[in-house]
Amino acid sequence: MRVLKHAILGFLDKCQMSGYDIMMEFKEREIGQFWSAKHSQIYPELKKLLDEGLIEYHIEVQGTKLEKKVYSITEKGRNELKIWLSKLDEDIITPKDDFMLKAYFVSSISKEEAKLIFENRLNQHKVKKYHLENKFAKLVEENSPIKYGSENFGHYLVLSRAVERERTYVNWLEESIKLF
Ligand code: FER
Repeated sequence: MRVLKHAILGFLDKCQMSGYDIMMEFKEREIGQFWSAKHSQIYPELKKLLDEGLIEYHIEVQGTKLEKKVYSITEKGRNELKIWLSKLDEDIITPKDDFMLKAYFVSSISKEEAKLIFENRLNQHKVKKYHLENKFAKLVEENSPIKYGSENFGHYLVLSRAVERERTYVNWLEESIKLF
């Protein structure tokens, strides 16, 4: 489905960016928290998008020698992004979670060992939940009232889902541990 293609189009629909800027979005910024892309995938994808006429670039000169390509979305690219965003999903795929596989086979280890891996998992998810809740609270505080069209509306949707997922996960782990 070439998801990276659409992620890049999504970024460039907001503002023009260099390859480095795009890489940093995946590495350090919000999207990198839930969706990763390898450095090595980004430049070939930009090349493909250029060949397809979905993006274009101009050269910006930095200092005396340094030049960088700054990419922007074309009308064709914006159209492609809209088609992808509006397309109804045909089926839902459960994301792979290795821990679910371990849970399924858990009876092959002792109760004590099982409890240990569950407690370890619980601690990890409590930390994650804590960070997500803090980030979410800050986002709500800074963007209130949040509504369609707010600058951070999409970020709000993704983050609220992550918080909810971690709450449920922590609850499931706690309930499971009671059974060991
Ligand atoms: C964020 C946006 C989304 C973020 C995390 C997420 C920590 C999602 C995380 C997840 O689904 O696990 O700004 O910051």
